[in-house]
Amino acid sequence: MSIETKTTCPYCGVGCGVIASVDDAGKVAVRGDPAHPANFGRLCSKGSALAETLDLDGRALYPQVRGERVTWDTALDMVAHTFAQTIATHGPDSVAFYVSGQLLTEDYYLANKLMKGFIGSGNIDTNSRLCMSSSVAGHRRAFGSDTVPGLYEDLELADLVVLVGSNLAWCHPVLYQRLAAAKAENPGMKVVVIDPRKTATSDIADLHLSVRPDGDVALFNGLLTYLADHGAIDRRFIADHANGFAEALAAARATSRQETLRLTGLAEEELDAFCEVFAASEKVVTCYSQGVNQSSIGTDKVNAIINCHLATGRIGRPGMGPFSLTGQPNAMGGREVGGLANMLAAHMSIEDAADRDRVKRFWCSPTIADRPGLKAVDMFRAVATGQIKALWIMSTNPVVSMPDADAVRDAIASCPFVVVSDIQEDTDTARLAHVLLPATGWGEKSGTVTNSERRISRQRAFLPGPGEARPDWWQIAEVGRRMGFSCFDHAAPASIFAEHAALSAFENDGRRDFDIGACAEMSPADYDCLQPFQWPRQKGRAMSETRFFADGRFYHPDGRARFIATSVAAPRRVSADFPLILNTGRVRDHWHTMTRTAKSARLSAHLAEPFAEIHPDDARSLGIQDADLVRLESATGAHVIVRALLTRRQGPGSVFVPMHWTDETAACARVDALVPGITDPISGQPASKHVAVVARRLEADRHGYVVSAMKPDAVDSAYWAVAKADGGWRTELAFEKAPATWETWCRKHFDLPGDAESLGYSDAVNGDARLAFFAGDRLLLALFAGCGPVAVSRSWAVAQLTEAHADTRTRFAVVAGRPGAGRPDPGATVCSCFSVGANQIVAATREGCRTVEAIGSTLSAGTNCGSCRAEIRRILDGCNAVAAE
Ligand SMILES: Nc1nc2c(c(=O)[nH]1)N[C@H]1C(S)=C(S)[C@@H](COP(=O)(O)OP(=O)(O)OC[C@H]3O[C@@H](n4cnc5c(=O)[nH]c(N)nc54)[C@H](O)[C@@H]3O)O[C@H]1N2
Ligand SMILES: Nc1nc2c(c(=O)[nH]1)N[C@H]1C(S)=C(S)[C@@H](COP(=O)(O)OP(=O)(O)OC[C@H]3O[C@@H](n4cnc5c(=O)[nH]c(N)nc54)[C@H](O)[C@@H]3O)O[C@H]1N2
Ligand code: SF4
Ligand SMILES: [Mo]
Repeated sequence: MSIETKTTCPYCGVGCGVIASVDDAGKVAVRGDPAHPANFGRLCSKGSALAETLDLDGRALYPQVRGERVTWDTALDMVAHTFAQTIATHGPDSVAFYVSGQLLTEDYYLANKLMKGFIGSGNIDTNSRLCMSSSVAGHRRAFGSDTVPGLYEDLELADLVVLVGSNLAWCHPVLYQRLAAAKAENPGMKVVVIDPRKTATSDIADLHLSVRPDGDVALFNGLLTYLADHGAIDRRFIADHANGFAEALAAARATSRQETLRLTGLAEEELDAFCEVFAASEKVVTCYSQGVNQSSIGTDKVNAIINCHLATGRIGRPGMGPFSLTGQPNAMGGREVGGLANMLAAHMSIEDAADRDRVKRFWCSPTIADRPGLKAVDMFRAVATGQIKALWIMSTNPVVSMPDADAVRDAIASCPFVVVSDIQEDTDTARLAHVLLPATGWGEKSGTVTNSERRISRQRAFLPGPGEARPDWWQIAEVGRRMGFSCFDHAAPASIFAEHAALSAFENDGRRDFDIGACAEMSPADYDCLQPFQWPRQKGRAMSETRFFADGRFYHPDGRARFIATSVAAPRRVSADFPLILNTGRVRDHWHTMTRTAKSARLSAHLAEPFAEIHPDDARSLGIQDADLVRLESATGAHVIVRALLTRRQGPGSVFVPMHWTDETAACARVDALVPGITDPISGQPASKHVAVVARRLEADRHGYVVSAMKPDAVDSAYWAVAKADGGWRTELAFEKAPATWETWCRKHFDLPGDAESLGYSDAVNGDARLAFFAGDRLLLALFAGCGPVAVSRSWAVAQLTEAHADTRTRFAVVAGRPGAGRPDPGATVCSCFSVGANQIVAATREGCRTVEAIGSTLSAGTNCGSCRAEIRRILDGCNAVAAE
């Protein structure tokens, strides 16, 4: 017997429905919910691996003050008392909350209410500042409200889908699968990808534009000019519904065609091809994500895109519109509750006195923030200067994810009082907490999230919270109460949601887009069985799942949209000292700072080390070879050490480094330490994708690779990166100076039993060393070291941890580091659902498999979540090309 619970995936903004089942033994399994309208049963690799991330390893299980266990009463009283004291002495702006798009709406609503309505400061900001704020600012400028007009279905109905600065295949994989399926059904559909890198997403593109970093405003201005010159403007729509077209077009025209080509870095034919297909396709959806938002000109990029949709009247109708993709599971919910420092609640404006008065009356609050608070980058600067004296960080890991991350780390360390609410106790941020509050995580807590298409879905608990962990909303309500505020007496998320819904409808009368008044009187029982729905959902109106702006009415006071004149040139950051552009982002199988995905061996197998993708020409001029270690440094003075991956998918003059590795998982790979705190002047969003760096090869005296049953502890080598593996851990190593004896080094860093038997050899001449430790027939640790990057098969070595090694022959095979005959090396993992490696795929092509489908039926690879299909296709293309030679 197993019990099934319908809930929502806690990762990306696609917001897939998940069915979690728990069997009698407590074992959890997850599958896609066929009835959920976001995914119709599909899940990506991360969603499919959710059950592997629920262990208690590293979980925060009880409240701690400076690392010592305390009771909840002690911890909560200390938080309430210190915040109250600080406010009494230094005023409300001396405290701050830094929260997250991964809080549930109920948590988020209460945090915002406590800060803005009861403490009376705007100093609550969120990691969505690093993620969505340029889109929010762009929407508000264009529409008068932060409205995402479209639906996922529009991607399927479109004739042209333009993906700008979005690696949809890896970052919104289920939406990508929906798009790929629609394209397969409708061969006339075109996809254009605009990204300086060729990504997995580019594989379905009919046209890939390797735009120069930050060349997007020039590109969309070029498009606007083209549309005007080729009779593709909807004059009627503009006359009826929008202001400012002449100014926006004049600003676009100010850039000559030659200049546009220079600023975008595109060939004339590429620019023409894009403009032609855009002009010719009535049904166009333009999706955009962090390549647009995370820029010092991010808000202008958003408006340059929206301008083209307004100019053609392509908005609010089926199969068309600008579509900002939200990243986190509840980025959209955070915007609804007003979690950004410059928003109020329920899409009301902090600058508007009537809105402030309205929210204050609704909350019956003693005060209300009368101006925007500090945005994330400024907030941490204010922590550094001592202006902020008490800080509460919830559900985010800013020591890793904020720009100027070393300065942020130092600011937090110097702050007189820091509270961290997290599910894990050892994150780079949690380690700096004075008070650590253990939170219940996914599967243990209940509430709602809103996805990219404004669909509100329930997250439901199906496991008890471990230890003394408690939900975030409860922690906030307790602190509110202990600070002496009424109105924090909620007993469960249901009543918080109902209050949030009531506020959305309060004195609204159609003036605000966000209205879910129909849920204001929802009973706990209704909340329990709430089905996914899209907003708006006004009280007394029939439910409609539709687009905004279908009627041409916008939310500026005159009901008209605004064109925004955008004319900024791409910033130039590189210099003689820092000649390369660093671009940062995500990989397929990891989530942000990896506090959850790193628990899954399967997810960790895809890319097990921090890396920099470098164009082979750049690598050659820098004397860097594939698999060398590189040291990247920026003007912040910080550096990272990562593995070089040479690829022509990366443009010359730039490198790409993922944001995922932390001080928990690598020696020196927090890439945000390199990113300066340069922000968009309107949105305050950092420019995480355009950083000037210098690269050089790291000279290492010795390289190594270890598989071990136990996790390494405080490794002291110049480079290390540790990843979960089946049966233990895998650690990549490099030393500036080789340890005197490997046996001593292994015993120091791994908790090996004293009587473990060791077997090995060292070659003093070539520097090679092999060493293995066994207990009974189990391999505890195997080390492979050499003067260059170690060429032993990683997946084979990992497999040795779970095999029996009773006789000396197999033990010698381990030490030799060579797969025996009949045990071929599967190669680097491509399909994490079925653990299929690249070598297996290549071998299958030799058996006659020529298509992704054939690989699927032979090896199962690519048949579950499908996230690896692009990679399989790439391997096949390579093999087919070789076969054709
Ligand atoms: N696997 C995985 N999925 C995730 C996440 C994760 O951590 N892992 N995180 C989620 C979150 S919170 C977010 S915000 C989303 C982010 O989703 P995406 O925005 O799709 O992901 P990124 O990798 O940050 O960046 C997207 C692309 O922008 C490109 N880019 C860089 N500079 C420019 C430029 O100047 N112009 C253009 N046009 N493109 C540029 C980069 O090369 C990169 O390929 O992903 C969500 N989904
Ligand atoms: N260089 C660079 N930097 C970036 C980006 C980039 O592309 N490049 N992207 C930016 C973007 S878009 C984003 S969204 C951010 C993401 O950056 P972060 O928000 O810092 O990353 P996460 O690892 O998702 O952090 C979530 C934290 O919350 C904890 N947690 C999980 N569930 C719960 C819960 O229920 N309650 C509580 N209290 N804690 C919980 C996790 O253990 C983890 O420590 O990074 C930003 N930083
Ligand atoms: S696409 Fe993947 S990560 Fe995103 S919500 Fe769906 S299953 Fe979760
Ligand atoms: Mo994000």
